[in-house]
Amino acid sequence: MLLLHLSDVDEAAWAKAFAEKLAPYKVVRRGDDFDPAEIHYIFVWKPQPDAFDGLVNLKAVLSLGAGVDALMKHPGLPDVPVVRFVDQDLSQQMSDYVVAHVTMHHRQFTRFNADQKARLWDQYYPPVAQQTCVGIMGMGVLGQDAVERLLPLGFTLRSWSRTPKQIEGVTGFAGDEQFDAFLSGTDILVNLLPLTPETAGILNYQTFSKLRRDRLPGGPAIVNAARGGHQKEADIVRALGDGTLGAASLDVFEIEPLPETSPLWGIENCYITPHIAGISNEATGVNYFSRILLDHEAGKDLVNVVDRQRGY
Ligand code: NDP
Ligand code: OXD
Repeated sequence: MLLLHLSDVDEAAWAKAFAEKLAPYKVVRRGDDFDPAEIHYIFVWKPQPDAFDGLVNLKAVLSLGAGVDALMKHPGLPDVPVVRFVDQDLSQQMSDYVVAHVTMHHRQFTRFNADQKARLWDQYYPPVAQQTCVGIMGMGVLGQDAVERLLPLGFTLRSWSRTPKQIEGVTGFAGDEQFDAFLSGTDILVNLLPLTPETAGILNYQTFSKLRRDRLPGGPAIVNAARGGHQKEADIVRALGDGTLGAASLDVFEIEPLPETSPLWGIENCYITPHIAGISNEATGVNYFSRILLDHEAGKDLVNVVDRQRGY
């Protein structure tokens, strides 16, 4: 039996789609009448504290999110494999966001927007894409998809990951020892890391001050599409104010929804979106997890299993 436990998304719609796809395999929701010992799979997003209570025969946890940081911190998470969402549609959405914000900062949107407001005709010509280096933190599913879409636009690309990567057209850096070298040649820093104890707070003032300063005239920019826990918002406010950063695009926040009192709302060179860079698609999600569940029931290995030790 598959149990759905989803918060902040349309659980009923997902349950209906799963029931249709998996029939005669049984699908239930929290309010339904069922024996918890009969649940073999649970499909979760933002689980409540009691989410896993009584699920003594669970075979796997299926995560609606690509990011599993919140799940990893759940005190009741059972010792069974956690399968995360990996999906072309989600990758495309995330890359759409990255490409939009990278190109916006490369073409000095902040400067021309300010000029427009001041009715100022100032013919500044931005450098061509080749002269602008986009540094991507995280070279997993999403980082590699972003590379595929940014390369044809002509940007110079570099990446930073935990283990070394060799990707055509991308200068790779890996590990803490190469972090500063990675930053020193980066004009637009894109964050696509998972949130783990090692990556928490990585977008801080010290990081910003190590970015390349002599290429983008407005100053280096950051784009955070991963998790709010990666950023120190007080440091972003300071860096945008004193010119250490020229601009910031933020889709995620330390506290979501971003409180009305946050100073970020009022900063002109800070571009805020409400965690909408990507959303798991119901149709592709149901296909993906149904295939995984049925294959597993047929004796095949699970795929895209989270490494509990690494936390992603
Ligand atoms: P992957 O697990 O496929 O890739 C993670 C990458 O980060 C890997 O390259 C990994 O290195 C690298 N990494 C992990 N830890 C470190 C570290 N300590 N130092 C350097 N590099 C590190 O994840 P995805 O690409 O699928 O997703 C990334 C994140 O994006 C998710 O965890 C989620 O939080 C976020 N996300 C946000 C969404 C939104 O709407 N805002 C939507 C979807 C995802 P290595 O390759 O060496 O293992
Ligand atoms: C995810 C998200 O992790 O939407 O998939 O944030």
